[in-house]
Amino acid sequence: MQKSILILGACGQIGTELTLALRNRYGNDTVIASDIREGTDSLMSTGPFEILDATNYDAMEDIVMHYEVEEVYLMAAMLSATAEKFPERAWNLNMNSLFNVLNLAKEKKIEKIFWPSSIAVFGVNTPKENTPQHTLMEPSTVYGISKQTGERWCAYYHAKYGVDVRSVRFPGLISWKTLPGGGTTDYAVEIYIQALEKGSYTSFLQKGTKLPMMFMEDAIRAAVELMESDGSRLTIRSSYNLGAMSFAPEEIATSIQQVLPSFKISYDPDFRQAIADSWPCSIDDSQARKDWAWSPKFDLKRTTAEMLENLS
Ligand code: AKB
Repeated sequence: MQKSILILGACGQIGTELTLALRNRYGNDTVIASDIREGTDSLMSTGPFEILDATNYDAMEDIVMHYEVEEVYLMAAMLSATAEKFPERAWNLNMNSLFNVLNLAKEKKIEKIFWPSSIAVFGVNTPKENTPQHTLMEPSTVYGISKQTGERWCAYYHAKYGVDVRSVRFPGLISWKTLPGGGTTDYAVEIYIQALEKGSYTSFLQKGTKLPMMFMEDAIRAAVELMESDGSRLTIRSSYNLGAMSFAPEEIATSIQQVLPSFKISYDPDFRQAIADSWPCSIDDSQARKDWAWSPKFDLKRTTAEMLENLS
């Protein structure tokens, strides 16, 4: 029998594409999507869907038992910008959902977990360029604190209870199928949409704000490859650094201008600037490359071509 996979937070930016990719790979009926609201037509029509609040342990356990779930991808989370507005709600969602899946694995009700961490675990005192896997981490956002705490709990559950939990620190993710919501790196998606709709974009991050980024196809492949890799080769059970490309708003604008020469960018930074300023500019992901052969495929030029083609 095919293994059964449950996606929590399946209707979000990563969850939607991840669900479709996993259904393609393992079969529609074996991938159960769940969220607190329904998702896109393609997600709803291609396989099972359950309304599920990832903070509700009993409801999650019922679904796990009913579908005989073996693997869980926990994608439900409140991102950096929104979490600054609702700190307690963010903490409750980000931590309780993680405890629920870790405890299901501890009780041997599921076998394997994927949980995304983020570059938000780093802080102002972290080395900015080529940020190492192991370094000073002093996150200054609620989201970053929840991700760093989550990483420690993942490592603890692995060491203490043998829980097979796997994680990567995602950079900003760029996608066109489902839009991001509430992140600091969301500008790198909005800019493409407004380039096509209005021919101009006002960036909420200042010129020169270089951040690590990744095209969604690479991000999904990273999650799947890490989950399919031989667990005995994994040396990191907190979360792997993961890199692809790094750029500032003016560089993405230049790459858009190669396709749409009249595109214009202006700058009006808001509270998200301070968040971005606390994050790294580029990431050293050599441990992920060594342990499970991670290698990104999309650079900025290819990302821009994909985004403009698909959004238009
Ligand atoms: C955010 O901007 O909050 C996220 C992230 C980098 O984790 N995209």
